[in-house]
Amino acid sequence: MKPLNLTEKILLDHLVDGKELPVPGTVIKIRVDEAFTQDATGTMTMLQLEAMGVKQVKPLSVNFVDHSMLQMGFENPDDHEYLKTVSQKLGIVYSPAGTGICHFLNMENFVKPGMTGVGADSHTVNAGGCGAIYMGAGGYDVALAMATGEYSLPMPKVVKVNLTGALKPGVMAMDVILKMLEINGVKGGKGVIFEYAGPGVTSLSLTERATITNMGAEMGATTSIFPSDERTKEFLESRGRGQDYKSLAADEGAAYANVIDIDLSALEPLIAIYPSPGNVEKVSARAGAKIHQVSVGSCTNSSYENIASFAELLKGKRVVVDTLLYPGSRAVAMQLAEAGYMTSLYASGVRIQENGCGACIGQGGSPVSKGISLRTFNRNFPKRSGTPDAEVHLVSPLVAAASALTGVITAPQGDVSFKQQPVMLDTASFLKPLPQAEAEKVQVIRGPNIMALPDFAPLPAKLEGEILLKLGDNISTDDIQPAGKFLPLRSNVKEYAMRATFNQVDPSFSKRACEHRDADGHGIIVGRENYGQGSSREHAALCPRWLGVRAVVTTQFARIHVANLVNFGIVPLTFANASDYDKLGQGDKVSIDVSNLEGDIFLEVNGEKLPLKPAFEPGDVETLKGGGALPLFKATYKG
Ligand code: MIC
Ligand code: SF4
Repeated sequence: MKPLNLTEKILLDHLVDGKELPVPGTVIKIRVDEAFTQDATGTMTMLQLEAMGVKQVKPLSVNFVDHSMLQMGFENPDDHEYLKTVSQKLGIVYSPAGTGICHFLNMENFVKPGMTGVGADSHTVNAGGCGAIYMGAGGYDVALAMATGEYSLPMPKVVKVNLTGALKPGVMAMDVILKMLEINGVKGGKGVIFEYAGPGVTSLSLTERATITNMGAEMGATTSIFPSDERTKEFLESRGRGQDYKSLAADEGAAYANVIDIDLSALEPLIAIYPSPGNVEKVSARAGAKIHQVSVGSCTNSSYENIASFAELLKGKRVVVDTLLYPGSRAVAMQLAEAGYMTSLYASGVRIQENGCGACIGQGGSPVSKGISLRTFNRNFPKRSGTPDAEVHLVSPLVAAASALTGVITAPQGDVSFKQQPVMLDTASFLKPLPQAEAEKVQVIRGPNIMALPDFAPLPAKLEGEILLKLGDNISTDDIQPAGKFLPLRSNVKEYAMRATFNQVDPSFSKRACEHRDADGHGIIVGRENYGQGSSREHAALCPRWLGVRAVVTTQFARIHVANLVNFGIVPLTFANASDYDKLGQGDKVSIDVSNLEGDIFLEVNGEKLPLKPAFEPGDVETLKGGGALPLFKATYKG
């Protein structure tokens, strides 16, 4: 038999139809062993699951609460109450606020080597550190996975990352993934699964591996995966889950589309400079630059190892800038307390925050105006921190610690060893699914901010309207539909659209789009490379759709966003000739004949016909014609 790489093994094991994997780019359907959401994407996912008429979910399903936790009014607690009760009704595990960050908790408690999963969050790929294939997706696709136990994706290319050597003192897993970003850029992972292998793998612990797979999202990768070995076993045993271990690796001589070599011992501390995780430089090149804040945590760097290393460097000293810390989970916080690190962190002046996303998604912890914040997070997109003119650079926890002590960007010196991780479990925090008879009696509680899903009309034969916005490269979903202070509006599409859609790019957008829509215009957005990079939030499609956007034309889309556009009936198209982008201007009156989405499509402007290509799959045509995925599902679902 032909030797297989690890990705092929797991995908073949989960294929719904057939026994062979097709060429990259062809859509495959796989069985998923787990589907999950977090609160910011979860309410919309649950509303869709309810609208589908589903009574009980099929695979292991979890709703985590970790993003929108500041209870500054009724909206967030009401969302949590809805998620709790709907979870109980539909057979979903519920993880309440304070338990920790979804991806971290997922690794600690649910992921097993060889599993497949899909989560309504782009960093779902974190689970690849445990030898599993997990992907981020929009809420509708996660609802569908919960309903059917299946998920469709274009077959990715598999690229091997051959690791040799071991990290030097002062260099961390964060520097490995920053190196990958330096090599591949923010769109170099599109359509790719990065499979880590080689003799350097065993030198990395499971949480170090997860730091690396987590930020594969920043390269636009479908996902990333490590083999499952003794280090995996060590981690699962430390979580009381030794029985979940199985050894998994690629076969000798397995084929890959490409190989990237990284010598871990040659790496230095790196930094991703504002405003993109792809602007990677050596920390030494920026040493001495003043900073105003340090923030440690996020799903990328909030393990015991990360925070204990940070705490060791600070021990007996005081931070000189505002320094915030978000443990990845309650279990991690308990481990830090048990090992004595909580006391030393407080004594060093660190502000210890709740276990959750926090400052990473602009829920508190905003830096001072014009401030420079060093963060161990994965994204530094403009305005995401909540302070419009602040700049965020991304670094490892050790660089964060060394810099918090000096107030300037500082490379860590010397070796750091930390106390062994105490065994601390927190499984009691989860609310387990009820037996079906009891589940049926649960009353789902909906607060006044939880609005019904909007209905959308089918696609007309011709789109006629205005280019409402013309944008450049790398427009992120944070640009399209900001989170931060707007998170409490995630269950209220109208308010979220009116107050937030593109407001950081053009504050007049929502009003203009509404007027255009109400005058029967079809809104068109024009962008360039890597449009929709970043998060999985389907609101970045849903809210523009509510505002009357019917097509987005770019030179290239990010993977998850394009699926979300289709799900909400917005036609994603690319220019056949990239230079045609220059022929279009904001405010231009245009038309696109979409009566035959399988045929030639042209955009007509000023008497000229510009050829376009579909960015959707052939299988998406019916969904687009019907005005979105939900109406089609309701018409065909048999239960
Ligand atoms: C993010 O890091 O941008 C988020 C917030 O976790 C998003 C999900 C969301 O917008 O709710 C993601 O990464 O998908
Ligand atoms: Fe939460 Fe930040 Fe991770 Fe998104 S990237 S899941 S906001 S910690």
